[in-house]
Amino acid sequence: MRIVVLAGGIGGARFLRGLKKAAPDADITVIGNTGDDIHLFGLKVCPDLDTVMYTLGGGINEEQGWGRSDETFHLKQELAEYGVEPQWFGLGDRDFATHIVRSQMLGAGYPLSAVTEALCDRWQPGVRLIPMSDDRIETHVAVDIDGERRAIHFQEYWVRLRASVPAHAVVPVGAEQSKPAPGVLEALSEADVILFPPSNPVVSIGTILAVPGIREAIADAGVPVVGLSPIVGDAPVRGMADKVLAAVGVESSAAAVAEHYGSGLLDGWLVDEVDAAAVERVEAAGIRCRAVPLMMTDLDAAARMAREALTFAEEVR
Ligand code: GDP
Ligand code: FO1
Ligand code: CA
Repeated sequence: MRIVVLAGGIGGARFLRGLKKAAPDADITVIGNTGDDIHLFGLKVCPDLDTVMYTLGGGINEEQGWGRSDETFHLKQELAEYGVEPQWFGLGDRDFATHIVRSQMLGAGYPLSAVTEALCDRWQPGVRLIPMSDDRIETHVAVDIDGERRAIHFQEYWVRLRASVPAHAVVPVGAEQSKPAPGVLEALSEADVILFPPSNPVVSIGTILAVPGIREAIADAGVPVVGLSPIVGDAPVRGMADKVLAAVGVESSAAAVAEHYGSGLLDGWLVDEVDAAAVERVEAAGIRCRAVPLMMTDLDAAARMAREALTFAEEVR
């Protein structure tokens, strides 16, 4: 079975770990979000691609959900001693190696998709990880600072400000001029099922859908598209997705996220059992809906969720 998954970082990666366990013989292609990418100290950092690669490759810092396990921060400390900015983004020594190899290959002319493939040769994630685009796309967030409206990089909003100020707009800068990376449209056209894991609907899935051609390819794929809600009980299970949902005028509820994706995209939507009341509203929006346990408390729970999604895909096919 060929499964294509659109993924951001932590939520997507943990779901993918469950999907691999639920469907060990499936051919899984992951279309990864690159809108979180940031250029620091002359290096290109790809947080969501790295979280998927490290999580599935066994190198992730498990409790953080990002960065490497067994990390040290000597480089970060030395850079701080030199007074170079920013100091609010925690890059570890092991993690720096990934960004150095990536930046060296990009500098030699390799596209991001080829670089990602090379990095995955080491990590063996057990899925094919393709960036949504080889073109530079960086999510920016419009906020008010000192009384004036400014667009700041997503990571500054998310990490330095901890999303503590209202986001007035979320803009994937560069998306309009971008094109899908090689293999993305082919994977979508050959898929037997397409899954939206419980990733951030705005800055993860939404950014991937902003790459011209990807939304259309999914809508036209003619195979089941099933999503799982990252919002449980009207709140994100972790992180601050509610802040960016508000920026795009979407209420923080499982039903509102399904409506936001729309019946043109989604055939099925899984909500947690605490949101069972949402089923009727989602079905009224033309999207089949089922309430199942959606908390990825451990690998088996994630695997059960993935199995539910695959079963539901066959029901809605
Ligand atoms: P990020 O890029 O690191 O923010 O990761 P993603 O965008 O892939 O996923 C973030 C989303 O995962 C958050 O909005 C969380 O609500 C969601 N999430 C994390 N853990 C769980 C879980 O156990 N169950 C569900 N349903 N969603 C989760
Ligand atoms: N998230 C944080 O909250 N604080 C950090 O210092 C931080 C550093 C970091 C370094 C490398 C990397 O790949 C991810 C990192 N993240 C950090 C997570 C990053 O902000 C993700 O983009 C968000 O979790 C949302 O996707
Ligand atoms: Ca992300």
